[in-house]
Amino acid sequence: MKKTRIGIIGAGPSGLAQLRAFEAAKKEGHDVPEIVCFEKQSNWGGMWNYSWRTGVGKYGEPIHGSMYKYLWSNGPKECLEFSDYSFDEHFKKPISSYPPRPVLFDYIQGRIKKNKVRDYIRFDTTARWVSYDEDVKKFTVVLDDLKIDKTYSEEFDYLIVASGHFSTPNMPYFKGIENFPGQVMHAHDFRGADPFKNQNLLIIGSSYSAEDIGVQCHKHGANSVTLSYRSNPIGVNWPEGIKEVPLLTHFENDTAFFKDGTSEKFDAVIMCTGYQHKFPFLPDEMRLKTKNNLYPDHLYKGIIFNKLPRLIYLGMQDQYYTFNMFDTQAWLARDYMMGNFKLPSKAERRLDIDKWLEENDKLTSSFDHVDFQTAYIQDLLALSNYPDFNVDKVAVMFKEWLKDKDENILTYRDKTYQSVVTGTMAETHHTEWMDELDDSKERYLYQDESEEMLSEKSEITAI
Ligand code: FAD
Ligand code: NA7
Repeated sequence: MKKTRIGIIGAGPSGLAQLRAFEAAKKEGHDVPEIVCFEKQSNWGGMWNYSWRTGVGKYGEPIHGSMYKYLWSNGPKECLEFSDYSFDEHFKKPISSYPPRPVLFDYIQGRIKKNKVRDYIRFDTTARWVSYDEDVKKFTVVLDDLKIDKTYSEEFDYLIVASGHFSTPNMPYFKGIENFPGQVMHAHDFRGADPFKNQNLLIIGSSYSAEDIGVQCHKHGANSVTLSYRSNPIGVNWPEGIKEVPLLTHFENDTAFFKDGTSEKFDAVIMCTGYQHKFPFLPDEMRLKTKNNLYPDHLYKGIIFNKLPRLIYLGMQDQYYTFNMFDTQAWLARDYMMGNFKLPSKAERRLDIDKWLEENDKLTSSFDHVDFQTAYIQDLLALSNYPDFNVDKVAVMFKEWLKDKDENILTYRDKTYQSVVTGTMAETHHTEWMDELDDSKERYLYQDESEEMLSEKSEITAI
């Protein structure tokens, strides 16, 4: 009998979770389907695979990455830890709760390197178009091999869309912005605070990107940072040099005018106005159409496209939980595709989705959001054999984290948390976050060793 073929679009944390889930089943002795993962970048890791490029890449494809230099985890690492691959197992020593991007990238890679999943991935390959034939129940995926500039197609029984949703900017228009003399960019193209040293910076938006880019620019020497909110201010205790104002109404040259009647001159504008769920490779009837929220409609268990259940989406939710959520999704998706999780009828699935949507509508506070996503993870954990972890304790950590940020947005990354996977208490980082301007893995992990090496080096030079 011909093996079931599964196509995965994207080798970011979600796509890699799917590959890892199948590897785990293989290790348990199961005969797993044939899997091919397509990744348009030259390496895995999705967002965590930092690119200095903006605009288009070397093959003319839109740059996927939105991460930047000096990016440190924006939540405690204990809230995202893989329950089948701990931080202790990877780093062999306790590390702090808020590692910089290269350290988390290293961690993600550790698990998959151990599992030899690279062979399943075709890099530099973009999924260009997808169609589905109901008669034979197969997807045809049209692909571009970017390296050799060749288009070809392949057929699959199931298709997994793990292409992320923080890549295509939502870029609103404000009257007069076309005459603003300084730089205007979206957070997607932000690659670090260096260009904004000594500048007066206007940031539009009041969510994660606005907060993190604003604080980074303050830390790295911006003269002032003004955050302009549409619905609600972030509302933490801002230090001198950062403030929040209501929404911008318009620009007159370099002057921005705000809803409260105030105005101010700026050197640069960064739109931290979020991203669009964008699937240019999917036809209308297969496209997930949603805003960034905790329970996108039409996805049973948050992953299975209800109108066409052989189509699966991973990681499409707004995210408190990240890597561990992608895992719980991927494990369930795997069991479903291998026939070990039976779907109820379409109508029953619809009722289940509606139940979650109704709950989602009732949420008012950030704590409610945390509880909601926690309940979602618990729902998924009960349906697969992904190693259980203490989700309730993770929820408590998320709430502590929210309080830490409220208390002091500049020092919350100096706090430490305890792993629910190993019980290990995080180390305090060797340097306070506000004083730490180097985000390299070498300095983060081996500061003591490198200082020793440096002093040895200077002794040799002195001789
Ligand atoms: P992505 O990481 O976006 O990966 C999707 C992959 O699909 C990419 O490799 C892309 O190249 C590929 N792809 C897309 N289209 C195609 C196509 N047509 N053909 C082939 N391949 C394609 N999370 C945290 O846990 N902690 C943080 O501190 C944190 N900080 C963040 C900061 C920023 C600025 C952003 C944008 C996100 C941050 N996140 C953070 C969330 C982050 O998105 C997730 O951690 C994670 O990367 C999502 O994984 P994913 O695989 O779903 O998507
Ligand atoms: P989010 O979390 O989706 O937030 C988008 C923000 O942009 C939010 O504050 C919106 O305000 C604001 N927004 C959207 N459109 C507008 C317009 N037209 N005018 C003003 N403000 C607007 O995106 P982020 O980039 O912050 O975070 C995404 C991920 O990146 C996240 O997971 C992090 O880990 C990093 P609203 O509240 O809707 O009025």
